Amino acid sequence: MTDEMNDPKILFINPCLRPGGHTKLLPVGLGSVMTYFHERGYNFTLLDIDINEYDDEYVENYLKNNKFDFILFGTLVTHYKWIKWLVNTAKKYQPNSHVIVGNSVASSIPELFLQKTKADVVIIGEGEISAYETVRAIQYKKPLHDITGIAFRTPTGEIKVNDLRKAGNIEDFSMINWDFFDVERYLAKPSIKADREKDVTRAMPVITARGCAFKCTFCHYVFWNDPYRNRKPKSVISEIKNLIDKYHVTHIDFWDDLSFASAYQVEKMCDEFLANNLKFKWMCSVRVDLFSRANLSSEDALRVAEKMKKSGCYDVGFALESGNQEILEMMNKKIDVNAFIETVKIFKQVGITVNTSVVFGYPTESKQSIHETFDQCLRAGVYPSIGFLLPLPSTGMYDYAKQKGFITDEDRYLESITERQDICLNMTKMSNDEIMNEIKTGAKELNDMFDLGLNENTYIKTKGYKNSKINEKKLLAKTVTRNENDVSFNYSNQEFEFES
Ligand code: B12
Ligand code: SF4
Repeated sequence: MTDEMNDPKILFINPCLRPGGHTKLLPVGLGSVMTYFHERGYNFTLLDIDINEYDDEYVENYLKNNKFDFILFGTLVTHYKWIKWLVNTAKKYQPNSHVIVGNSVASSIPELFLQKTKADVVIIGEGEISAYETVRAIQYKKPLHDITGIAFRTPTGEIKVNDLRKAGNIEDFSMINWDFFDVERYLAKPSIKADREKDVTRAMPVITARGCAFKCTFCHYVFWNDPYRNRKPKSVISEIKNLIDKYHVTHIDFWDDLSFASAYQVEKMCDEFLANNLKFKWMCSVRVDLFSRANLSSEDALRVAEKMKKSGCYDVGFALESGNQEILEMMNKKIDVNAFIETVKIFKQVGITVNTSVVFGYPTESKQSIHETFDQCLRAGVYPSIGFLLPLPSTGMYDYAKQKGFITDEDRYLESITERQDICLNMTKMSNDEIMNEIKTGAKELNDMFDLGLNENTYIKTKGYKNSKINEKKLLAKTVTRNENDVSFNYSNQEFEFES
């Protein structure tokens, strides 16, 4: 620690999940944590690897040449391997710095993460208050034992996992101050969806809710242990107004796990959007049972959907996941296939695009169940985003994979995972080829029926993401083995030197 106890040197790092990606998305979680620190008087530096596409050599030199008291970062657990490298590189050049890691890469595996890296503290769950209290405690040489929502290494090397932190009041977190980021460069690389064009779309994210009211067995988000919380329409609107005034945004992405749990909630929000006469387009995540859970008649459901359309909604994401009832039950998805068909129909009627995903590869998956899933997509008239079960820590399917002996070495498994577009772990009775062939048959049928112009290489897509750096030396792309349907890249096949 430097002598200036009142003004410690703090570095925040924004990692890059998809090197070479066409799309760049502002990091909401990191932005929120930085805003929290800023409002409490802390100065800091941001190393934005994502937008700058810094390579590992640059990052290593940066950590060698710039000294900090605190280094904080977080990302998704699929980036585990690279984050291990980052922690150990930071510690190699700055052994006295305090490395604090949040988001699911550490939060969903706190003990393993501290065992396998030299990180000092893991922030579990909601990050703002826990990270702030941790920095304050270390800065003023106070013990960490009383800080909820963290795991840490004691001076004697023991790993301690404290009690979970009670979820904060969602309205108490300020709207994100994006001034720390090079917003214009992010705006220039939006994800392209229906109703968006690269040159005219200025899209920014807004969070309307934290967590989800459900617990599917393939899913884990950092607010898993917290209740589902949603913001009041007024505060969402004031954030959107600010983004329109300051950044001239045209589109808002509600990047929630579950933006609206019920038709009432969405209607209230739409009423406020319309009353405020704000001009912007928006997309959100709901569930298949948005209308049926509220027991709305078809007419009322249509009325709500029309209001959504009128207030700017152009795209809604909700997932069928499987057309097979047994698999849906193992997923704990709690949805009805008929409700899916009905919801698609209603949104289509009002001209809102429907985005849906399916997950293949639950243990009982068979040719028959794959057909059933494609049949439902055909009935609904939607081409889904196709993915495979990717057991992630702190999910029911991860525990299943461990229990059944599919995952024996968690560290090695986590170093090997890529994305749901790849078969990372096959727990079915079919071979990878059999699964792929069945999927290609089903996808081809949908493609032909809907006349989409897809081909074998594009049936399974990582949306809008192509690795433009695929031949660059630093990424060692030649060593990457991926299924033929995916051109995506992450660091799982990259060789890093880990210090023991
Ligand atoms: C945007 C997004 C992405 C973006 C990420 C862009 C970006 N720059 O952040 C993209 C499109 C790249 C992406 C990809 C994937 N995603 Co995604 N994504 C999201 C989404 C919709 C929003 C994230 C967000 O803004 N959350 C809101 C903020 C407030 O929450 P948060 O990020 O968790 O942040 C809090 C804490 O984690 C913590 N925290 C976060 N960062 C930091 C940093 C520090 C220093 C500290 C101390 C704390 C901290 O504090 C924050 C505030 O409390 C979430 C759903 C969701 N609502 O979370 C899914 C979600 C995060 N994604 C998920 C998944 C599964 C994926 C994929 C694996 C899917 C796939 N294709 O296989 C890929 C991974 C790609 C890869 N190469 O590895 C899962 C999480 C999986 C997991 N357990 O890690 C989620 C939760 C969706 C879900 N319910 O399944 N995703
Ligand atoms: S998959 Fe969707 S509905 Fe299921 S727990 Fe995750 S966010 Fe909630």
